[in-house]
This record gives sequence, structure tokens and C-alpha cells, in this order.
Amino acid sequence: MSETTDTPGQPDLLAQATEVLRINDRDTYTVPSENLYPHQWLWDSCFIAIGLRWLNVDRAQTELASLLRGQWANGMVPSMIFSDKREYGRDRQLWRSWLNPYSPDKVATSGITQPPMLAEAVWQVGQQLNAAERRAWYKHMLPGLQAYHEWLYAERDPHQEGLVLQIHPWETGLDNTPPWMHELHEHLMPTWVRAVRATHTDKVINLFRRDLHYVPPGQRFSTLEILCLYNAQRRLRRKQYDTNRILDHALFAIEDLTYNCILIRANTRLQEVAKAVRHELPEPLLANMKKSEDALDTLWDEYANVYWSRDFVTHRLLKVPSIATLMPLYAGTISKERAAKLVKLLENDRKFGPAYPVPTVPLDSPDFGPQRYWQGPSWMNVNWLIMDGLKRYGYDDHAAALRETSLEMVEKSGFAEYFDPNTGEPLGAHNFSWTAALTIDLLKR
Ligand code: 9WN
Repeated sequence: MSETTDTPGQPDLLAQATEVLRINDRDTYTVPSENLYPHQWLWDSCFIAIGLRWLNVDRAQTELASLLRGQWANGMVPSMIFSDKREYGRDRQLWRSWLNPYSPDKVATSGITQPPMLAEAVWQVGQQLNAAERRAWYKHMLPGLQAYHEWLYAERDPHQEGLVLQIHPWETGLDNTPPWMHELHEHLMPTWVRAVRATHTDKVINLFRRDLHYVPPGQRFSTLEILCLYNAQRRLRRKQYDTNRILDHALFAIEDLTYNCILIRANTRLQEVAKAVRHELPEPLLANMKKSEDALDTLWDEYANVYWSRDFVTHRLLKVPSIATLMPLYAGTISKERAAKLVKLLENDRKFGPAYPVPTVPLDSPDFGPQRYWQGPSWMNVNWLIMDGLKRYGYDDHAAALRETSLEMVEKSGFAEYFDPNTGEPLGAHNFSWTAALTIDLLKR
């Protein structure tokens, strides 16, 4: 990794963050953390590249280009590309991506995707290049990016609503976020998992969970939830990750609010990238992008004054509070009036305003647990998205305050995967790559 200059006042933090990325560097990509997450993940690499671009822009480009080695021939960019080390054979076998004819020949991947942060990351890395390099970089990434967005609309918006659906909680990146877990607990728990619950055998299964070797149980999924998620993953595998077959009898089919907000923003970035190299995006794709912006409105709840995710089949809004509430700020296409309503929630001490914001579930929700993974803790990537949204709507002071508390959290507790929003205590994995990378981005901007 190339040398970097210190930012006044924060030299140690910058050096420490750089060291985390060095430890997790696997030459062409970066693992999220050494033991718990030994593969390449889609949105992790995007956040990592956004930080890496300040240290070594070549390496940041490699990080993103590596994601495309896993791209499927139908355009899907998978959520995970597996390490080819022998010891991870079990992980590759669990997914068996080779069952689907579109999966790449030489790399094993998952069979689902993750939030489409790639266009944003490509654009951000481009900002560190001179005009000629930037054009070359955009040209290099554009075909893969365009194919990915086309795939999202072709396969994940079958009714052409302008909103794309997700088929597994892992696709949202917010694995156990309450709206999805409510669906799971209310409708989708398989009989054999109910039997495990009734007989309390989950305690035995705990002994075999790899994650619990590194993270205390209260900071992760419950075993029942994990069993349900693996059950859902096996159903996708049985249908060879073919969206049509999956939607025939889908366990999960949700138009997730966070996912769609990230897509709307990514569409804007993709258009900027295309424009920079005078490439005309196909009309149908442009029409879909426009439709998405309008479709976001259909998720607005006039009574509650917030947006929600929606069930794809029943079209019922999933009225369960979570961090998704604030994500339309990042989408950037909502009105100033609605943005102001969301900012009020961020200012509210009983909702999104603890000492170390932003909690991934509002404090007054019955689902809030300050240490439970995506059910309360503060995460650096979510903070980054919210800061970006705040700035776009002119809330510079709010964004600056969030930058400050985010950096304080890291100074106090190191580069944890997530943080207790009340105490700032470190939770989950240590030396987590996107926490380090986004710290670098906050320090360098
Ligand atoms: C499943 C890697 C990933 C993140 C996700 C986070 C977690 C995986 C897991 O870790 O998901 O994909 O093992 O739970 O929820 O956002 O990309 O850091």
C-alpha cells in the first residue's frame, strides 16, 4: 500500500485504519475481517474502495474490478465471492453456485446479490483520478455496471413497478433487520425450526456456529433465525437461483426500502459515469430508472409520515421501524419537505438520537436491542450513507455532527464491526474493514 500523508489532529487514527486494511488485504480484494468473514463481499468492497482511494487509487480500482470476476453471465453481481483456499470448501459447497448455468466457470460465488453500491464506489474512485485515467476507469467498469442494473430490473422487477425485490434477508446487507425478521417470525418459520424451538435444542446447535467462536451470542442472530436463514438459502439453491422458479413459491419477496434507495442513488451515479464517457444508456434502462424514482412515492405512508418496505406479493407495507426510515435521504430524490420530516426523526432523542448515533432501530421500538447486530447498534457504513444524504439536502451541520460522533466512536473503541449506540462500546468482529475504510474517507474529505 502506498504511503499516505497524515491529516492534522488525527494521525494515529489514520495510521491505525490503514493498518486494518493492510491486515485484511488479500492482494486483489479485502476481506471484511480476518476470521469471521474470509471471502469477498459486494457492498463491503464498495465501502472499502471508497476509503482505499485516498491511500492507493490503483488498489481501490482493483478492489472493485475484482467484484466483476464473480459477475454472472446474466448480469448479477453476487453478494459473495469465495476464497479458493481448500479450507473453505464447505462454504463453496453450501452455495454451489455452479448449479446455475450463468455462474462464472472459475470462481465460486453465492447465488444472491447485495445492495448495489457499486456505481457509487466506481464514481467515488473516479474522483481521485485525472481526466484521462477517469475515462479509462469508467469505460472499464461500465459494461459490467450496466449489465448489473439491467439484470436488477429484468429479474427483480417482474411486474415492472420500478421497485426491485429481494429474496433473502442477506441481500439487504442488514441481515436481521426487524421488518424482515417480523415476516420470518410471523409467517415463514419452517416446522422443523419450530420443533427446535419447542425442544430447546438451539443451545446445542450454538456449539457449532462459527460466528460464535468470535462474537458473543447476544451480538448476533439468534440460532432460530440463523436456521431459518439457512433453510431459506437451501430453498434458493434447490431452485438453482433461478428467480422465476423462486418467485413461484417464494419464502421471501420484499421490495426493501434500503435496497431500493441505494439503487436509486446508484442509477444517478451510473448515469454520471456513462455521461463522462459519452456512452448512451439504453432507453429501457433509463425508463426503469425514472420509474424507480416515482415508485419510491408509493412506499410513503401519509399517516405515519415515513416510507416503508413492501411485500412484493400482497403489496402490504411492512410497518416495522428500522434504519431504512432514513435511507430516502441517501436516495436523494425525495422532496425537501419529506426530507425535513425524516431529519426530525434523526434529531429526536427517543428515536435516532442516542450518544453514538445512528442506531439501526429507533430507541423507542420494541425491537431495539443496543447490542443485537442490525437491531440497534450503530454501523459506520449506515452513518456514511446518512451523512451523504444530509449534505445533499443542505443539512451540513447535522452531517458534521454525525461525522464527529462517528469518529469519536472509533477513537474510543477501535474499528469494530458495530457499536453500542448508548455507550459506544465495540461489538461484533474487530478490525473490520469498512469501519476502517470509511474512517479514512471521513478524515480525508
Ligand atoms: C451474510 C460481510 C457481511 C456484510 C453484511 C453483514 C454480514 C453476512 C453474515 O456480513 O452478512 O452475508 O455472515 O451475516 O450483515 O452486511 O456485508 O461483512
